[in-house]
Amino acid sequence: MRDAVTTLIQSYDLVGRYLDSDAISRLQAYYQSGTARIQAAAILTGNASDLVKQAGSQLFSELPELIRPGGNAYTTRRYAACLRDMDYYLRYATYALVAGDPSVLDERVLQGLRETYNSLGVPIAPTVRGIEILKQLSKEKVAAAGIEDTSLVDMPFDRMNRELSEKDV
Ligand SMILES: CCC1=C(C)/C(=C/C2=NC(=C\c3[nH]c(/C=C4\NC(=O)[C@H](C)[C@H]4CC)c(C)c3CCC(=O)O)/C(CCC(=O)O)=C2C)NC1=O
Repeated sequence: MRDAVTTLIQSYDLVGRYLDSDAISRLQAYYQSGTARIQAAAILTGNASDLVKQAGSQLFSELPELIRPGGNAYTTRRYAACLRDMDYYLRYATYALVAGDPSVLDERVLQGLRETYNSLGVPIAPTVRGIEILKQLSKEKVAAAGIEDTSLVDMPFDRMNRELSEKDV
């Protein structure tokens, strides 16, 4: 698990080079966005249970077949597992936001997830849609709290969705 600074240093150390102007501007961007990223993470943390609940109801109203007999989120146990997964996605998104780096997602969330989902019949496309809804609701919350540039919230959700959607290699 790394943050933006350790990732950068690691990649320069690997080739034995001093930090160049590109590295310096990436470092500056990381520190300049720091306050906003931490604020955003705090807002999402403070609203986590509402965000997960809302994202779940929106997902199930868009795709009601998920919670009908035969759907993967049918039965209270699986319904709860689905919302718990959404909560995992949101919690790890807050970690990645603070770190300014997606490696925590790769290591703790995404590794082996597609295989687990495939073996349990958890459908990927609706999961990706759920994460997208979670992202939109998160951005709205962050905007409502007065953070102007909500694009910084995108990174973790986009990362998870890109990795989940990837075709088998
Ligand atoms: C922190 C990292 C982490 C992740 C991400 C994680 C996911 C995860 N989700 C699971 C199950 C599940 N995940 C879902 C999720 C859904 N079904 C749907 O139809 C929806 C599209 C979707 C919700 C958006 C469901 C329903 C199950 C239970 C499947 C079953 O047991 O049949 C399982 C199987 C074991 C279990 O039930 O706990 C894992 C490991 N576990 C972890 O430790």
